[in-house]
Amino acid sequence: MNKHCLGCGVLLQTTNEKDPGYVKNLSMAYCMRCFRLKHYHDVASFAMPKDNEKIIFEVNKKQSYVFFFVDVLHLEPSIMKLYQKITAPKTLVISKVDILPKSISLVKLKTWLNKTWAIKEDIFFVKKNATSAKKILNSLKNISVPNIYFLGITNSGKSSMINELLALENSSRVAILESEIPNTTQDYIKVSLQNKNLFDSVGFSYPYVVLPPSLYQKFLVKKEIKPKTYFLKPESILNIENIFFLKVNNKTSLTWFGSDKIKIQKIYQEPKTNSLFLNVSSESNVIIKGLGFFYVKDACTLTIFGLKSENVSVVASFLGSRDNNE
Ligand SMILES: Nc1nc2c(ncn2[C@@H]2O[C@H](COP(=O)(O)OP(=O)(O)OP(=O)(O)O)[C@@H](O)[C@H]2O)c(=O)[nH]1
Ligand SMILES: [Mg+2]
Repeated sequence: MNKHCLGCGVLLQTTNEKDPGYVKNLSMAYCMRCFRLKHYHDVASFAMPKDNEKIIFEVNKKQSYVFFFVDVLHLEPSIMKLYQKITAPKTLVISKVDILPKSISLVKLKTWLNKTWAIKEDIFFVKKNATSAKKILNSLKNISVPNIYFLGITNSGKSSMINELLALENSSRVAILESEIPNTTQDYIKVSLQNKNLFDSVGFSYPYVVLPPSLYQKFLVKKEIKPKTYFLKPESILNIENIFFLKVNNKTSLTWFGSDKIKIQKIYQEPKTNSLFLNVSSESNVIIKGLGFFYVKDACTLTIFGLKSENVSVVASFLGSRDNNE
């Protein structure tokens, strides 16, 4: 019988140590990669992402319900387009709300979501805890279809939430692997809960900024963000850990919503690297995928050095008053 890794869902095999799913013997619960990730925090083996469209196609053709996870730092067009492609009944789950500064109103965020992305379905704001899990558990009672998929952007906390649900129900199942590296979950993982089949899934891939391993931990956001504002004169440049650089053409302020462990410095000489130009309206979020976002106060032309255009998205901010006529 085919056996799958309880940590990431991949098919287990004993023949090739270098291939996914390798175990010394098939009685093991976790594949070698999950074992090393869990016990030695070995993040060397970043797994390959899967095809987003294929996942959506598979789920749409089944009788299913979808909880679609997006973390608060990635509310941007390419992810929301994936959400819109899901034709199955669904709930939008905005995860990791614990990292948002407490001063940000979730009511305002919800109004912004409804308006910006025309969301008609329920929106849940969650964090990895029992209270959020209870909210999802309660909503399961009103779902009549048997198959419930946890889909969404990679690293958004899908597996963590299923583990919380299992804990609520005192399940004896081995925990699904959670980790800060992208694409931890490698295949569907079926879990039975309240007479329903819950499926953890491969996270949707997106063009996040690939960091050198030495900086990966530094950019991780694990607790409430302390926004940091930089007041800039025309032609000022911000250097973000020598990974990317932002230059503005007129006076404005940029506020960083992301890790507070990183070094952001003003510099005066343009870096000699690729650049892209963005015309940014006042009160926008410039999302640096995988890392965080800058809130831009006044309209400006932003030159970004060191990133590809696919790494960056600009949206009207949920922090400002623009488009938020509450
Ligand atoms: N701050 C915060 N971190 C969270 C929360 N939920 C999950 N995490 C962390 O986010 C990382 C990713 O969590 P996972 O549950 O593995 O995410 P996933 O969506 O299953 O990711 P993939 O399987 O890679 O698609 C882990 O380091 C978790 O500990 C949350 O509510 N708040
Ligand atoms: Mg997962």
